Amino acid sequence: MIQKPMKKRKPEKKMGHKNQLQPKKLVERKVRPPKSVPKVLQVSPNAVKVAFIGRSNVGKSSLINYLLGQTIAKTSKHPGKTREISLFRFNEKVSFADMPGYGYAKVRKERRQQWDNDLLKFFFNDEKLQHILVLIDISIPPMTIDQDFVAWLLEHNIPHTVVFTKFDKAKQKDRDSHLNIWSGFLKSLPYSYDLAIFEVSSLTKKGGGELKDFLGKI
Ligand SMILES: Nc1nc2c(ncn2[C@@H]2O[C@H](COP(=O)(O)OP(=O)(O)O)[C@@H](O)[C@H]2O)c(=O)[nH]1
Ligand SMILES: [Mg+2]
Repeated sequence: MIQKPMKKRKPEKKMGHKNQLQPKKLVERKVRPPKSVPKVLQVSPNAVKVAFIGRSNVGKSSLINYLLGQTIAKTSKHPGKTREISLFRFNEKVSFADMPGYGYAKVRKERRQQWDNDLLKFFFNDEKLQHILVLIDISIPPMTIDQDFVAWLLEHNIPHTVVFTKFDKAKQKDRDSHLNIWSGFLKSLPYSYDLAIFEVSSLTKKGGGELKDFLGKI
């Protein structure tokens, strides 16, 4: 039998008085400054809110990013992703509220009801809410749910503006036809003032300047 060679024992450290009494060395830790909150999330408490509302996937988050010049609001190819309200700083006086989308067919009905209730609460309980931007996808034929929503805002005297999104996406012929139907519909509503209407594309960066000027004056 081959015997393993015995391990040599390490010689025991002598416990001199030096080892016993010596205080532990203090390890200096670098204190990191707290991560600073990006300016765009520093919403002034006095700022009024402009809410971006529209069907899921209409381009709310993309438009916010375009207007703010940075990718901060989460965008998604999968409708129904934004479930909560996110606030972003536009300037000292105005903040943007990225709202949950309404009317996405695949979302269960109870949940939609819940969102509608949340939206209603937001409209009527938040005194900072000053203006709604209703986003409408102009690349698809007008949808009743969007028309109902605009009519509902007018009925409830909620200040709003219409923003047609995805201007790049449709062929001009289709876009003109959709715009025509919308124009007829909006004219049929009993507005006592000129409704402001904007046309934008977050993809090709069109129309943002005009919208920013308008929002700067709110
Ligand atoms: N072609 C085109 N696509 C857009 C435009 N704006 C948004 N999208 C796309 O539409 C999808 C939904 O956009 P998102 O901003 O997340 O919509 P939200 O659900 O309303 O917030 C994403 O795939 C975007 O890239 C646009 O102006 N033109
Ligand atoms: Mg979104």
